[in-house]
Amino acid sequence: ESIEFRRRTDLLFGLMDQYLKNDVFSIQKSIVDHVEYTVARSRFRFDDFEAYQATAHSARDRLLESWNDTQQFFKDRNPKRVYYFSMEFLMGRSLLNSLSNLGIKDQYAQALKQLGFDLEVLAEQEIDAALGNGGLGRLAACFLDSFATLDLPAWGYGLRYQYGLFRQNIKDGFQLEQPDFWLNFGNPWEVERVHVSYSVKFYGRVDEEMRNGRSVHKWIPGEMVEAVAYDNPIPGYHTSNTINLRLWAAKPSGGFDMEAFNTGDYVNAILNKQKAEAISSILYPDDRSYQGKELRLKQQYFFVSASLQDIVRRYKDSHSNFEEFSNKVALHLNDTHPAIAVAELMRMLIDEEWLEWKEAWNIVTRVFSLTNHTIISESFEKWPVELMESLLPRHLQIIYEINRVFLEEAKKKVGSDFGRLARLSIVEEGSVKTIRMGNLAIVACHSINAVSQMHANYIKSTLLKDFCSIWPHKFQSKTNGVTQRRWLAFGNPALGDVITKWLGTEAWIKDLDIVAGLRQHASNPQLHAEWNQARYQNKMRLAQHIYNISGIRVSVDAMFDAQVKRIHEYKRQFLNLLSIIHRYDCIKNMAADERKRVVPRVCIFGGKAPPGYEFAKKIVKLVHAIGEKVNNDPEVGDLLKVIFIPDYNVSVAELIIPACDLSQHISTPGSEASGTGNMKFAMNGCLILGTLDGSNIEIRDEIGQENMFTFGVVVDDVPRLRTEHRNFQPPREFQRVLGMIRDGIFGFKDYFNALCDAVDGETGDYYLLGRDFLAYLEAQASVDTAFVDKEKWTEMSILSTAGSGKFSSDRAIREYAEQIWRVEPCKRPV
Ligand code: CR6
Repeated sequence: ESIEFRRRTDLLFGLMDQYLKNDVFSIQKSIVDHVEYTVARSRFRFDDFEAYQATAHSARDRLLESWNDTQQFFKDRNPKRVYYFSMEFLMGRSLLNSLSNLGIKDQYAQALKQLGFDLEVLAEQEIDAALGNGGLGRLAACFLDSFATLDLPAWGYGLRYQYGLFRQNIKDGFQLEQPDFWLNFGNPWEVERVHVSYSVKFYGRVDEEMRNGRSVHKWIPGEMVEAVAYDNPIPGYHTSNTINLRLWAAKPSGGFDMEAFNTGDYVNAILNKQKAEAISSILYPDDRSYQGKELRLKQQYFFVSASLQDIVRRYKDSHSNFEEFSNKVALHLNDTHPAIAVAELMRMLIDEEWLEWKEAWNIVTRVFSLTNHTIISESFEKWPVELMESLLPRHLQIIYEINRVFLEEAKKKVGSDFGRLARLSIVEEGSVKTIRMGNLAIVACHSINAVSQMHANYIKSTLLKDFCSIWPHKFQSKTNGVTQRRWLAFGNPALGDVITKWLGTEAWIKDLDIVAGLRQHASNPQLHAEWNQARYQNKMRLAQHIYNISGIRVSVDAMFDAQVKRIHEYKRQFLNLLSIIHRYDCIKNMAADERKRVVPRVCIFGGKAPPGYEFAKKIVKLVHAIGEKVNNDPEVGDLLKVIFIPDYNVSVAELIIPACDLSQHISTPGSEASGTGNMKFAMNGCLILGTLDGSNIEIRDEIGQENMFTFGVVVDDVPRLRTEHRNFQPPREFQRVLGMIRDGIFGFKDYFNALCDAVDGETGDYYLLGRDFLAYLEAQASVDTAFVDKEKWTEMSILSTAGSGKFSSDRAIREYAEQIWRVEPCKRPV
């Protein structure tokens, strides 16, 4: 046998033709082979899409080599690993990002060129992986990029949704939602691991029995579903590390429920099994409010249970007991969505690994940490006890016990302040008794972080006040960040080249603080010329896209002013629209020679409205209605254009962000936890018009008040202003523009009343649009003045980029790694 083994090993070594080669010829060969053997087309005839598929597979081969070696290296070294649990990963496209991170983009471009294809054109064939709603999911994706680039031993865990976030179609100016069949044409970036699968249990009952003097709980499930792993390799930049994002898909469980097949109801038995697949079928399309749907809790438990089984299995491969668990494992909850993990790990340790309660709790409280992404309490998920009892009966028992022990401890700190204890309790009493997942997570996690300094201060004095008073040490702030690789280096190569040239190094792609070096050249006319040339190219590209989708020609000399993000009342797209109407009204009432002084603007909107959110949907329609009127008014011409870019997603953002002069982040203070779009724009030399909310404040501190436009009420005044709305008389200008909407100047006369009522009706303008309107108009006027002074504007633009070093996700992840997870880089040697 050992001779046989030797012979096989020798054979395998001989077959190990070293690594795939990255010269142009080898790349061409691998692409053409994939055309023939993977895509199954003739190597003499294949179209752009097939060429994309073959190219993607060829890139994947290279990713897998690095992935395999990295995983093996982690296994050998066995460092402490961090596992990032998230219901959302908004990845976007992979081709250019992978090739660029692997450092082989130029070779691929050349290889394809000789074959008669353009890499950039092929890249457009890729469908975005849109497994997220907005900021939270995109943050998770940026974090993966930083994990890999910083050589951290990290894994992402989530769900492989069959349908990503809905596609936004526009018909007659109204949003129509369509399913996102992103997997229909296959997904070359994932590897299905049929052998990596776990059973996940639901429903049923819990039996209790005595064994060796100890009471033992046995969960007899009523349903079982298989979780099958799909691995997505995530390459780092200029490193040989490639990490893993493991997403779970639900498949019917074989072997279980065989009885059903004896009942004679064969067809229904099969249909029931299909229901299993529904668990990983859709992404819930809202990131701020929880809907209380059973399927959502099923999704959460499904991915958490499979992930924890996977992690415990990996740990047990090299350990015989749990003493080292918290030294080897850090588990991070991306918001409270995966918070059921706390109860699940307790259950596994107690019921399956036979640990005592105290031991298990000791482990749980050392491994878990949490990021909170919200300011509003409504988005803290709560599950009716009744639902929990039926779906996860054993977990409910465990949660009750955690709560009992916790409240006893809390009593020692707060005495018999029953109001406070009731607020701290994991269980909310009321007409419907519920489990507060936020409280469960806070009780179990050793660290809870906010996503900006302002967010931290704010929630410590509101949402988390009671917890903060008993455990102040648990709460901290980690300002969000974005990856400068996707968002600047690869997404805006024209500007990236200028930055590299003037800094004399490419090192900023891995260490963004270096861009501060641009400051010393900020007034250099040569840099100005190159800077504007790069930005001009990007504007041309966007103008072309706008023409393609709308038939509208916009002038690239106009200011491109964007507000692109999900549509929500608190983000105040309506405020922007009201100021556009005001601008239109002013232009109309001007004499011809006065019009010459107007600064031409292209106002760009993009964003999806949550499907059930009427207010947001009306905003989409209003943008179109205003555009219809303004864009076709010959008196206005190039002075004002209003454009809606449909189906905003990661790849559309990559087109818009490098091309804008101004970007608006104008939420009511105290409502945007952080914001990350602002960071992407600032990095790309786009000026920010913003309120003092979320990370705008830190951006201002970094790039300087004088290089940004801020306005409006401050957060501390917001609660008072809200209560005083009855005494507040909105300014004349505000009432005039609302009147124009109500009068039907933009058509659809009564349709927009609900929007107007929300800001001037009895309900009292909760988001304070009337309060901020004049200040906003003033800020807009200073934007115009600044734009006319080209030199000044360019300098501000350069200083924006120069001041954005802090907003790299590398900085954020380094802070998390050092201060929360205590994990260290584990770099695979080349
Ligand atoms: N909607 C916050 O609202 C923040 C991101 C990422 C959000 C936003 O301000 O930048 O998270 N919150 O931290 C949630 O999704 C709950 C978001 O994207």
